[in-house]
Amino acid sequence: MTATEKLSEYAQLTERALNGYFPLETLPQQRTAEAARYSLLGGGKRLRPALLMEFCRLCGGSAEQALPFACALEMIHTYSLIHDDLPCMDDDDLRRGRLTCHKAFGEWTALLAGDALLNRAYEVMGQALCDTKSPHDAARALAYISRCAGIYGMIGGQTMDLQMEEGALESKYLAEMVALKTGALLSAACVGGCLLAGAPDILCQAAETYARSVGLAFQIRDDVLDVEGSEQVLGKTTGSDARDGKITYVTALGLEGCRRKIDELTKEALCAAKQFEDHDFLCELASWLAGRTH
Ligand code: GRG
Repeated sequence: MTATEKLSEYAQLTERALNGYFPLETLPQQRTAEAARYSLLGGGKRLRPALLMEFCRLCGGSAEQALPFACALEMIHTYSLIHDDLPCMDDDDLRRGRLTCHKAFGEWTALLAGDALLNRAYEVMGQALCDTKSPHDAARALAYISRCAGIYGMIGGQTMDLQMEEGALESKYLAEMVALKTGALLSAACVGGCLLAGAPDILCQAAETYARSVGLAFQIRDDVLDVEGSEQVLGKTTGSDARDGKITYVTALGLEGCRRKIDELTKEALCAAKQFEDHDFLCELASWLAGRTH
């Protein structure tokens, strides 16, 4: 099975479960529930859930045991996309090939849909903690994922990004900003999966290295795609970094420099992946992501 076939298998598993966590139902608070469902179930590569389930499996756990955490992580990721697209942040009209949440439902509904996804994520992980036979491992995973999503992780990185855009933070913080904004949720997936399976520190460290390398390469590729990607394939607006005068890896290294850096990081990721016995999917995924078009 190729990496993209396996990714799509994990994506189907995730989407079936996400459907159950945000069912179609008639509620008085329907509008926010519908907006959350619109963004959560409207496409996306489901990369973070796949990584979480794969790392859990590689460390002796099962994909099923990891599924609630994988879904929770996708809810956190989706909330971050909804909020990032808002007029007070990136102000984007397109996401995952459709109108952004606030364009489709209005601003306050999009804000609340993001909040609803974030809270549901913690509810789902809390419930999984109550249901599991290994609550200590699940609690460690929950604590790790929470840290990665918060001020010492993704929210911290988003803050740095916006400060940088306002000229209030120097460009020397670019790598640190990306490590938090993009890298932290990938670490949540990779290390979170290991922790759930009760993996030893050495494997958690290898997962962290893999996530760090893939995360930075992923962001650099994102910066390149904003310049030379296709809006139709990407499902979002391109050229917005240049429009907003943003400091990105393209402005820092140039397109050729970006390609070299992505290759170097992908080699580091492959090296880290090889510390796991059955590493084919991790290796193929890292290589596929290095050249991704969406
Ligand atoms: C609002 C707290 C808060 C954080 C926002 C996610 C994010 C942080 C910003 C979005 C802009 C951006 C370039 C983020 C870097 C990470 C990234 C490339 C996200 C897109 O992830 P994919 O490609 O998206 O996995 P899909 O749609 O496939 O899930």
